[in-house]
Amino acid sequence: MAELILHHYDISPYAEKIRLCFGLKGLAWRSVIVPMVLPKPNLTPLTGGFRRTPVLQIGADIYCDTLRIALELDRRCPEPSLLPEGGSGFDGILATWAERVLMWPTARYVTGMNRDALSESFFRDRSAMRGHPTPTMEQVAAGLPHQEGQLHLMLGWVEDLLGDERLYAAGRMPRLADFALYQRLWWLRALDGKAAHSLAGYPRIRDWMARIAAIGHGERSELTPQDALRIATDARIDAPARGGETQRELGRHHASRGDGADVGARNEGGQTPLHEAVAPSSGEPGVVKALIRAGADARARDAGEETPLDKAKRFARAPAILKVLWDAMASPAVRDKTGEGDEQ
Ligand SMILES: N[C@@H](CCC(=O)N[C@@H](CS)C(=O)NCC(=O)O)C(=O)O
Repeated sequence: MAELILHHYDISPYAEKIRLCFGLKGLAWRSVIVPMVLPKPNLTPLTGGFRRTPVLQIGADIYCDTLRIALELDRRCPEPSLLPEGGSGFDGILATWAERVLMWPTARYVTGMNRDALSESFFRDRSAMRGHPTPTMEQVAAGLPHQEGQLHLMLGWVEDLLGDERLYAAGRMPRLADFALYQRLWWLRALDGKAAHSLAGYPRIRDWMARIAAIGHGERSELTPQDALRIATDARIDAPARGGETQRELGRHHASRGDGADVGARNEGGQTPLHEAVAPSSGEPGVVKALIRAGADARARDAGEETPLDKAKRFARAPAILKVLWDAMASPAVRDKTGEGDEQ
């Protein structure tokens, strides 16, 4: 197998989830450091505009989204499994809660408490990525008591979950669900450590986090972004794995350079690469066009019933992107999810 190359940065919590997957499997991997904010000139040529962290590269195959990356690691290196002891339901449910609910108080509390350690360009970048106005530092500080309250409510639930003899989230073996949950709590200690005190008073969480940290990161060695690009250019493109029970259960998200990308893949929110491509974090009309040419379904609805067109409109994306989507819907009066006609 070609080398495993992780495009990441050290304080990325989602990258920590994947570094732990390497650790559990005892894998050697190459580390390419990417910037925390746009532009990412050495990464986006590989991903077709996807800017999130981390991204896994294996030769010329590029895997976006940690769920998709974890499933690919399990497929290529099955032992020990990230989904041991029967199925993936628990992992799907816990990861979705950790990364879509617990995500917000942890993200906002840590960045708010450590705002002096982060540049203004960080807040500007993340707000633009989500299509929000950039908050002032006063607004960030004013939100902290609310975030802290939410955080402790949720930390109490996690402490309860670990309340019996179990060593890990679902029993005696570490698994993907542990890493998804851990990455959010690991983040509480990040930056200047000004949010780390929030973990005090949760002894089971503390012991469980120590067990997870002891898994380690496998064998890491550094690689330059230029070398990673050269590896992709020189490599043959493998056909992506399709189907498979686990992948269907958990959803899939795959992008790869050129032919073979799985344009029908879904992440845990039911979003396809086309939903990603119209988000403020990406937003290249050329990429939207290429996905549609490759067969991406412009009518696909995510878990919130939103089509890529709904999403593009919500974020007031560039007219060029809206036009590509409208053309793809191939109907003079396109119905969006509210049932209104969109006359072109
Ligand atoms: N659903 C994605 C989320 C990844 C994510 O949001 N990562 C953060 C960093 S930890 C990010 O991309 N931030 C913006 C960036 O790095 O450009 C996944 O599971 O990979």
